[in-house]
Amino acid sequence: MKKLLSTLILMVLAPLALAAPPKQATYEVKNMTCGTCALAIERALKRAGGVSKVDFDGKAATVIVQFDPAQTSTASIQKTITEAGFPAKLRAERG
Ligand SMILES: [Cu+2]
Repeated sequence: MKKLLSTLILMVLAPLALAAPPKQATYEVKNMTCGTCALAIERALKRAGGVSKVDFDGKAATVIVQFDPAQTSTASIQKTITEAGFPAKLRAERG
């Protein structure tokens, strides 16, 4: 009974321990000309998964992506943005 209880506790706590803190990556993105472009990028990233937040800086032509490193990677995010029609280059990584 005691063993069962500790197993249950482990089952509940393990995913919490595995969830890595979010990381942030900034990409230089080409072809981003209007709000619809930003929306297309955001949609593509959310569909690909592992991305919690997407911010845009139209002036600097950058996209700032917050993601779970356990679910996706900077390379994978770069590929998703590029394949959505906006060639992306990783500029900075944090977290
Ligand atoms: Cu556009």
